[in-house]
Amino acid sequence: YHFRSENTQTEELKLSDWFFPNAINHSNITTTSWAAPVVWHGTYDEVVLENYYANHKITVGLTVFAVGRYIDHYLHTFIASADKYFMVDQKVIIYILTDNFSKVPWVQLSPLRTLKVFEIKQEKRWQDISMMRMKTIIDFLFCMDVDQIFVKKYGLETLGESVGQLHAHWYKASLTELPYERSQLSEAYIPIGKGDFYYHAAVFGGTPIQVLNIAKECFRGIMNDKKNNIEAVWHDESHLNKYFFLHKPTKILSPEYCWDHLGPNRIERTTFKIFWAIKNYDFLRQSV
Ligand code: 2GW
Ligand code: MN
Repeated sequence: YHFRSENTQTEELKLSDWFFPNAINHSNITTTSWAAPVVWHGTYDEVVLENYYANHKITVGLTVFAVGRYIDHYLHTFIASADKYFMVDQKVIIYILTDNFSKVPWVQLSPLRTLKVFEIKQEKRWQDISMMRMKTIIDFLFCMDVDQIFVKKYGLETLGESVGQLHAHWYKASLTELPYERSQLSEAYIPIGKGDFYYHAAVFGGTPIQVLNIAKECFRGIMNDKKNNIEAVWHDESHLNKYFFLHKPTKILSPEYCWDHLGPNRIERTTFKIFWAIKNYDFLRQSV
């Protein structure tokens, strides 16, 4: 009984099966110097990906923090828009990490979607615990800011071992201009002229083991800086940039995957998948 012979499906999905770096005609980078794809709208074949994953079932996790005023302000829209556009037709578990369980809104979710709420008190400990938990049930995991809104399919083309997000303000800037941490005293230090891209901490992801390593290493750097009374210029984002400088991401998402339509750059309205929600800094950040 050779059941195996019935399975003519290719076991591995090759990059060249779904990714077409030359499919778009503008000058933006589509492949890094270490041969990782930079995924832009128009470079991927959605049908090939969906067919492949129809035979290779996965579960994708999405973690998001909603603490204090951010709960009322952003959480409902974030969940409702993710329900509609994030990993359509795939199994998704959304992990809400919040300091106020009772304020988390009720959102009617589509089939295949589960929501888990974790109340956070002693940050350090449960972060580790919940991350380890995810490892056993999740194939891919994303960590996102809550102050953003999904407006288009955010699909299988985004999955990878470790995934970095190009920052919408900095993807056109030259290396020396990037706002990396420049103090040698900080763990996040990147020398002038070094680096690859400026990554946005509002979205990062990968396999749970990779995400755990990212979180652990960034946390180690942050705590070490704290011990020395240093805070990197862009906080956790500076540490994430240092991490991805030392450990190159295997996939990079174009700024369409985290777009600021009020920002300095312009792209086709039809291509972006997420945009930044409007923020009233004075109101949201008072008395935190
Ligand atoms: C409150 C005061 C100051 C900063 C953040 C907060 C706050 C953040 C809060 O009261 N409640 C809360 O749930 N958060 C969570 O942290 C929430 O998920 C939010 O999206 C995330 C990051 O804070 P946010 O969105 O205000 O920061 P941004 O949009 O300026 O983000 C970039 O820089 C940050 C570091 O300064 C992070 O690296 C972030 O990932 C980046 O996108
Ligand atoms: Mn944000």
